[in-house]
Amino acid sequence: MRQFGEAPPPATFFERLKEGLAKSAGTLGLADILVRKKLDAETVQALEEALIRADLGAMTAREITATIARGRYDEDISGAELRRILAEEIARVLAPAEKPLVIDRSKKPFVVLVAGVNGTGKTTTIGKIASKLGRDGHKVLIAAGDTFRAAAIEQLQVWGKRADAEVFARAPGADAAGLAFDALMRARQSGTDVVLIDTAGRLQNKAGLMAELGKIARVIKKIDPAAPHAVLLVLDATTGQNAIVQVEAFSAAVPLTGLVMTKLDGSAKGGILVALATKFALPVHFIGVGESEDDLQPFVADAFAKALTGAA
Ligand SMILES: Nc1nc2c(ncn2[C@@H]2O[C@H](COP(=O)(O)OP(=O)(O)OP(=O)(O)O)[C@@H](O)[C@H]2O)c(=O)[nH]1
Ligand SMILES: [Mg+2]
Repeated sequence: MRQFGEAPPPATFFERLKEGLAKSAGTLGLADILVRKKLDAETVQALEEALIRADLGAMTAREITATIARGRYDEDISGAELRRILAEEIARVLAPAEKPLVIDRSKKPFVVLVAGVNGTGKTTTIGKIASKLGRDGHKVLIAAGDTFRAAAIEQLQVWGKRADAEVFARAPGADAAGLAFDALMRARQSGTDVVLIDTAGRLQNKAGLMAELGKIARVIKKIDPAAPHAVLLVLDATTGQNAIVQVEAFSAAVPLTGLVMTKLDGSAKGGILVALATKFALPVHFIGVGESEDDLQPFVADAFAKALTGAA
């Protein structure tokens, strides 16, 4: 039994996800819909509108509601049953995005470039991934490619220490592509397995940011034409629809191989992940529900759909 004054046990990852997404589930407007008894035209319409409001995207919303109504139209349905079926359909849509980040050990080092607009969680995500990889026995080097913000280097050093990973950094203002190049050379010499490259989220302007990313990718190819082996875009779940524009903009600068969605514990608009999964055939490698290492976990479609709809 817990003693007086002792901190409550930390909520499990799923509980935190569910709690965060309860805000989305609130916007799903399911509470109103779920009191209805018949799956009639009005209910189907209301469900479709609720899914669109929750950022799932109009096409996906229509497909999901059509699938649910098919064969059940005008039937009586309990709220719990409707929620269960909805979760099942959303999980089906999300299933192709459930792909872990696989480190190909034949690539040594395996180079991961991490991009995203400012504040989405790039640096902390790198720290968390470094810790996980370290625990799996990988020798990790973090390249502090955000040379724009001095504090980013310090932030990485804290994570690096925790993860037992070397942090390769230069003075603020250094050329990011040059730093990435030297970091990769260093990684080759030191027998490093994985290089994680942090990047700036804010430069003078968007064109500058995209140009720098493209340059980093080009420059490291001089050492390894197959690098970067993974390019992750970190998205903040609270930005909603804007995530779509971000994927498009970054894809144009450097071909993305996967997504990470953070801050699903906040005022999350979790439905956007469904829209992203259908619009872009990109894996979602990790989702985040907080600031500590354990708050970043591989994406599991079924659990996410259940949390989003409040089905579990
Ligand atoms: N609540 C919550 N906070 C998070 C999560 N992930 C990151 N953060 C916080 O978001 C803030 C920004 O994270 P950073 O990792 O510095 O973001 P960044 O993309 O590197 O930012 P810039 O370097 O400024 O572009 C920090 O305070 C993190 O602790 C998450 O899943 N949930
Ligand atoms: Mg950063």
